Amino acid sequence: MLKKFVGITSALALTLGLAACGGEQTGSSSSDSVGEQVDHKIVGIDPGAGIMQITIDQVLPEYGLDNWEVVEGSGAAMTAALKKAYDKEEPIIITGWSPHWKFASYDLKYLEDPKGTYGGAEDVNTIARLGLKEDHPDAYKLLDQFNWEPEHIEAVMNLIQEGSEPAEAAAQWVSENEELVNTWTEGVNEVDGEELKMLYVAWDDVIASSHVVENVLESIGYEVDLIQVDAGPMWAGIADGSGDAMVGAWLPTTHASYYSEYEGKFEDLGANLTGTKLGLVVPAYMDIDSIEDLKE
Ligand code: PBE
Repeated sequence: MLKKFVGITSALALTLGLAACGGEQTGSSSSDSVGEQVDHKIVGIDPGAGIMQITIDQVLPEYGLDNWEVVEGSGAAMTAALKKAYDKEEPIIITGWSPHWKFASYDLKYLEDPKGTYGGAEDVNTIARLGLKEDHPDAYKLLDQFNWEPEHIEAVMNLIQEGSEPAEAAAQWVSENEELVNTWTEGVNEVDGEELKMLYVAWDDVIASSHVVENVLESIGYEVDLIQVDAGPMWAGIADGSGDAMVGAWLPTTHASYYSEYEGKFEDLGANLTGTKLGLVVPAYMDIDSIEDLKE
């Protein structure tokens, strides 16, 4: 009899306890873990992006984040979600990278990556199809000489973010940076309407760099067709020769799988930018500092 009474009491206590917990879980409260606050979701971008592959295949397993999900979308959907959360001071975790205008627009921080899974600073390389040098030597030379600093690409990205069309922003930046642009066109001869196909992915940094290079190639007489594709088709298109060049190859880590898949079928013209960064990014108002803090 006594035993039965105890049993009922603890069942009641358990029920009350669960009810209390359940009550707290409606809406995020500061006592929830970060995982609960964001529904164990990281806002990602397009599935072909290297940052998606690294986050899903390496970061989640290496940090033991088994119950987490990286939501596929696009660069534009990610920045829209960031703006929405930021305006309401709500928690959000995104796959983020630099250079990118979001760091100028919002107060954000990278989560520390103590295991170094995202790799260190990388380069952004220019990649040409085999035979471009013979077929379009002046475009090849210009592409080979294209090189700038994070502050330059950021200036173009900020113009676009403030409302300029990418081509307009590129034209404005080129007109304001003649000295640097002259180092790209040094020794390059003008041509008469030769056609070129450049491939790019709609990542904000690559939108900016591709439009700037398009602008400069056109200034020496090329007719450039700038074609937006996904990451896989961008690499495949250069490798099979359907595209002439691209300026958005993040190496050695982010695009490592594409690089090794097509190695020997493209020409690597080397870095056009150095000092990039990849990682998980959150608003500075979030009370979290490291990817390790995501594990419960
Ligand atoms: N990014 C921007 C790309 C490369 C450029 C970091 C989003 C990626 O493949 O992840």
